[in-house]
Amino acid sequence: MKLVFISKSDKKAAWGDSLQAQLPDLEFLIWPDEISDADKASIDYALVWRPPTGVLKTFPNLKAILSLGAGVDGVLVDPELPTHIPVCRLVDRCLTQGMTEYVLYHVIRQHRRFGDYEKMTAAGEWDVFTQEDARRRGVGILGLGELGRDAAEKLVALDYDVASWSRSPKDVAGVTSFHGADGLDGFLARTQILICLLPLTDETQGIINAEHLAKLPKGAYVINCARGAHVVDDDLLAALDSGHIAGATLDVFNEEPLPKDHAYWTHPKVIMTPHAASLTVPHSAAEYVAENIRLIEAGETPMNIVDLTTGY
Ligand code: NDP
Ligand code: OXD
Repeated sequence: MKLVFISKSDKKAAWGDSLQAQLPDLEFLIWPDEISDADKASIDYALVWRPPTGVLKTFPNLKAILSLGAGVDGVLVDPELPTHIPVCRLVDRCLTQGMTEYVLYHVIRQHRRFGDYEKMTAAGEWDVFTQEDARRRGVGILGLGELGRDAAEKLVALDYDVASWSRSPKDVAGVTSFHGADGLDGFLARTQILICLLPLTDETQGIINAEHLAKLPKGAYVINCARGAHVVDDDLLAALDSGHIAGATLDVFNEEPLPKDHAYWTHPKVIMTPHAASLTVPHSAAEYVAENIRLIEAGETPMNIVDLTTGY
């Protein structure tokens, strides 16, 4: 059984070792260096992160395309993507844990004004802010899938007033569910800290725009840890500059790495991380990838097949 690894990741060796520990019969080949044209027909699986356009179709006998990420926008963007085989996205304990840590850190940082305390300390000032009640802090999560749900449950455990917005209605203890286009305005109106954990699709692109930012209460805070293209940058910058939006934590950007001259770099109300909200950890994610390969080899349906019509 042969797998081709197509990614610029610097963790290639760790992936090879971790997968072969799970599947000793697996031949792990790195594209392009370890693949000749003659090899291509013998490859069974492609494990990929943002594969270059047209590369996947050159492997004629793939059984599945396995994503190294939870988000598959970088795979589905290929106009020549083979569509007769499953594309499976990544769902992984460490990926979920990392995202929940990121969300909790930034929600608490904003709720307790720790960023303002940092600025005060740097300015040599001493002052104490009012401590707000978490039960009165409306936290809203766009997208209540694998990642959004875990973050929501842990925010509920910390007593925040949590709501979610998804395509279909949800029933998660302590989380007020809004769904569909008709549910968005109500969700935004009660959200003081907005977290985006949506997949990037035609429907969700640009969802954090002037119209929707204006529907958040004045002083709301935005956390985008999904994809840069969920945000219309000029609209967010305008809302920050007008004071309607108090600040933003951004992990993902329309262009990555973020161009050096982008306004976000120096904006006093923006804090950033370099698409590092949660990273794929080979030792745990390999268990999931291996399990999906075992399922396919056994003739069963793999986990988390992407619906190519909805894009996630
Ligand atoms: P899931 O597919 O599990 O969940 C997606 C959620 O979004 C679902 O609740 C879905 O609703 C909802 N949704 C999708 N489209 C719409 C729509 N048009 N209207 C309303 N709701 C919608 O994804 P994950 O939770 O696993 O991952 C979410 C995203 O996080 C990834 O796609 C990726 O872009 C990003 N990510 C970012 C990382 C980082 O480091 N910055 C790391 C990992 C992921 P429903 O349940 O009703 O279908
Ligand atoms: C992902 C990511 O989608 O890391 O998994 O962005």
